[in-house]
Amino acid sequence: MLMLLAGWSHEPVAAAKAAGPSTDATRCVRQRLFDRGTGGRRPQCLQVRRGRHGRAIVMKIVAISDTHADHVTAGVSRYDEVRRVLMAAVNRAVEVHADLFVHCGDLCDPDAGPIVFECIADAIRVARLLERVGIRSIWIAGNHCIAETGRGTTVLDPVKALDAGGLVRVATAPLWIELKSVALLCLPYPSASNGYDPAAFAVSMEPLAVRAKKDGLKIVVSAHLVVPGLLPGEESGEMARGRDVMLPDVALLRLQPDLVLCGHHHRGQKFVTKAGLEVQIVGAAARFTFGEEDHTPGFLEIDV
Ligand SMILES: [Mn+2]
Repeated sequence: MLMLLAGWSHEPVAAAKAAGPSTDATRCVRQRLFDRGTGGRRPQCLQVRRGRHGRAIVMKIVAISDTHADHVTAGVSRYDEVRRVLMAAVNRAVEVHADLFVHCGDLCDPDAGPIVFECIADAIRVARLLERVGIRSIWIAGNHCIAETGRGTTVLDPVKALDAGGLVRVATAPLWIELKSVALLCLPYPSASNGYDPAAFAVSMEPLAVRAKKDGLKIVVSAHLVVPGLLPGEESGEMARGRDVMLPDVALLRLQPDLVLCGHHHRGQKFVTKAGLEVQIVGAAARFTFGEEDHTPGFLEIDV
């Protein structure tokens, strides 16, 4: 059985205070982006369940994506609000003894100024905190994480310093990781100057996937790519960055994954591609533009 739970952690009053002096523009942003849907008061929980009853749960995952803590909406920094959502996800992971914490990409832009240091410091704090309590964390590079230096530089490189045989793994390049009961395929966004071909990589993993399945492992894919056929949102509009690199749904189907998690698209949703691959879009941690005002942001808790 697979259970998803999206947690909200909006604290509109504190967020409004943190946003600084009030102007008409900021008041408007607060009302539309912080208050709508929650009435501005209660945190909300959304539960989604899906079938395969009777199957043993082998891993509990807490996933967050597209945190974009450097983002500024109509002059209002979203840092404090996003940080609270990130910490709510971390607290949830600790509370439920999660086996895995996934950040599915787009931590921040590399060229957003000094706020970048704060975003990276938060990621390092989260990775270390989780490691101390025995929770593995995986950090996937998104299209916003890339600095096109030709050397594959990303904002996750400082976090990568923690990736030294312990519980922290950083996927700035594609990875296949085998754990006790689950095999993880990480497909980050490939930089234009130092990238890889996600479809070719997925195909090359087929022998490993066949053996993993034979050994009784579940296969979990975690990607930051464009899902074929999905209606584009602000990730391709106001917040577009880089180029469109597609999730190789046909190649992934051949691996028979038990769960496909994907960042990039800001509207959290479940989507089945034309080829028949079911993808769980994690969704952004907050509503970042006015085009996203009807989104339900948060993070996911998934039993696989
Ligand atoms: Mn994004």
